[in-house]
Amino acid sequence: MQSIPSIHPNNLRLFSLLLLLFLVCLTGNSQATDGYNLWLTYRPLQDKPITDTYKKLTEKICFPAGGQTLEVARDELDRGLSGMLGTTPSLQEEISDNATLILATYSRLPARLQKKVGDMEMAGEEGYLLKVVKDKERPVLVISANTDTGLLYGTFHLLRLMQTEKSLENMSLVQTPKTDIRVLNHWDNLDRTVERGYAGFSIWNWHKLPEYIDQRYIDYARANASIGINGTVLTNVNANALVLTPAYLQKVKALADVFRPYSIKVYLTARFSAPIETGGLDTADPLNEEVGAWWQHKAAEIYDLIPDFGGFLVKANSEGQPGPQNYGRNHADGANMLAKAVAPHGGIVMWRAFVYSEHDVTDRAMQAYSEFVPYDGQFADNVLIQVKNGAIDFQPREPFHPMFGAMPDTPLMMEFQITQEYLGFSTHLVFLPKMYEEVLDADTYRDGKEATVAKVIDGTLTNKELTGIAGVANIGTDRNWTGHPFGQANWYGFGRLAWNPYLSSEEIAAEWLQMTFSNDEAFVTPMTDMLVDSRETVVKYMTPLGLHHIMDAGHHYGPGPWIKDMPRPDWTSVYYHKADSAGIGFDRTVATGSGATAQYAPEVAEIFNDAEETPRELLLWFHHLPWGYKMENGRTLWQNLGLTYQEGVDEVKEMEARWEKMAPYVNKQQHEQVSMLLDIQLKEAKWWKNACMTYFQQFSGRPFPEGMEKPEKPLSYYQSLSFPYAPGIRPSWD
Ligand code: GCW
Repeated sequence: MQSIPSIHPNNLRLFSLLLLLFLVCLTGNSQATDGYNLWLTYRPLQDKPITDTYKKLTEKICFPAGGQTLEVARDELDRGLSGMLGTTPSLQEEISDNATLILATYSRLPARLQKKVGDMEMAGEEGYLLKVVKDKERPVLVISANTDTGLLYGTFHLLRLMQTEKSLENMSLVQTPKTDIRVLNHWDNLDRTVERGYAGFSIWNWHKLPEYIDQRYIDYARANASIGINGTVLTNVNANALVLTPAYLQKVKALADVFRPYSIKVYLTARFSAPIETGGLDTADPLNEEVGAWWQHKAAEIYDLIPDFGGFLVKANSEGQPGPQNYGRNHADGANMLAKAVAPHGGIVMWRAFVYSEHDVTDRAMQAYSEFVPYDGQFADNVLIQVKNGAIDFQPREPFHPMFGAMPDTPLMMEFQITQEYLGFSTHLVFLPKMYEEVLDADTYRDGKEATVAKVIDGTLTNKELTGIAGVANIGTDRNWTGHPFGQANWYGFGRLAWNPYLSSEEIAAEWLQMTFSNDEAFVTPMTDMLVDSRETVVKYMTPLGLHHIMDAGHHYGPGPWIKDMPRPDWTSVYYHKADSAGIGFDRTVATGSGATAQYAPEVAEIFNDAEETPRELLLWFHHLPWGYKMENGRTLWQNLGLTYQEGVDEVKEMEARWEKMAPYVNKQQHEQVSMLLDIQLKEAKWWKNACMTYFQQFSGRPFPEGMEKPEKPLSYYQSLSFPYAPGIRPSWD
């Protein structure tokens, strides 16, 4: 029998590599399909003409190296082009005459190209330019910037254009970020639990740091740099002073060293009582000299280890956290003392305005404004006041926080929540950029003129240098980082809006869908609509018509409109809906209610004071109205409440049906994940409708409206449900 010719091991290896490559191309997706690669999937491009154009464009790439940031930018370009084009690009150092693509800071461009590129002033410190110019009679795409950081962002922008198969024909754009400080707030504890986190544990493995650098840290930095996020607050605002001690600062340094090439600064939360807890002092009074000196020494210690440390984020005198008021001092005293400590090192203080006091019986929605507005203009230049989008607490919908229209002499930065504490955890598909857009576009009428919230936070309205926007992260150790595959879209969208608060949520949705799943129009168009509609859907089945804060207590999982016995009234639900036999809603008008509307500019207050003028979706935020109140569609308030809940449920059914049709465009594993999550979302949407309408029916005494599916269970069933281990909160907090 003829012996089988033996194959030389090298040929065997080559053969198996070719076979693997063939199989990969067959599946069309060599990437992990578990979501780990986020939106940086760099899938092989499908559109032939576009692919050919890109191949031509990348025939001769000139990308001078030098420094860590250009190194990671070159690596990313290499990774992206290899994945999308299947070519291993050669990135040559010198800029030659036959270049097709040039990536270089302005100072490294030859004079002839500097002239063609034009003035880079507009790009500033972090911006960049993408421009096709004619050089030696040939088109050359030039990506340039004033700094390596700008070039890094320009590289990611090119890759995004390619991933979304955009034409680069006659490309000419200059991009600069609209805000300076673009950070993620991680409510991560040192024991690796994440407060209000629903994607596993904290990705910071404090136990193994500083020596062990998890690949996740690098991929985290890449993902953030790709959307222009330039800062990360590693620790929870319910702060632990331990993170400021030497052993932990070494760990923090290790993370800062990983993030630095990606132009991401590290910040820490500063527990106001740290001088007592770790410094041996007997006070943390900000006007006490010893305390001020302690913080200056601490800042110097940190900056010795981390020269580009961003600064501190502080939650003070809020929900039991220590602060200046413990010593009869005010927020400006506290913030300015910390600001003085970091100022010599170029650091900043982000001081949160999320305050409400158990001693203050006024409407909780009014308390932050009352506490901070009197100090307008009294904060140091390196202090930013970090204000939640609404005056209560990251609800599915809130009117914009009145502070945004009331502190012209203080830099206010936005705090959005990306983690879905009140929006279905990592189980419900809710595209949050739609909500962020609604808030940013709201007109505060500050100084009586068109003054959107976006203009307040990006500095357009004030001569204030410092501007910022923060998002409470939804990131954890789950393989896909955010628990729900679509949670990634909220991280992505937050970053894109932080860079440019004027972007549309539709544009962001389409971009993310194309980068993550498919460029096929048959997928992108219907899924963009689904994402953009998903936020209104969750409002409809959780808190329709302006209802708010009616979730279950503690973990905030599921409905709890009956919650009434809590350590303080404004931690209950009845405090907010005020349902009684007469009607429902929180009267915040000046004439008959709490007067919270007076904290808005007159042009805004006039609308909110009038039930007829108030937008339907905020009706019960500002008014207590009779169950039989006739609304513009001819139905009563009670009928509209029930039918809006039903609409929300029906819209989730539609989401499920639409998602089923998307199977051809999404890998099997993630398609199944989202299908299962949508099943839960539908179940929970029904739960919200049934529990809330059954509870409210006790007061309205009216039959459920025609068209609303009747609840299957009695109220007692919904009230009996208990979830002691719902994620995101330690049982001890209950
Ligand atoms: O929404 C509430 C959360 C708390 C959080 C607090 C805050 C970090 O329930 O878990 O604490 O807001 O924003 O400080």
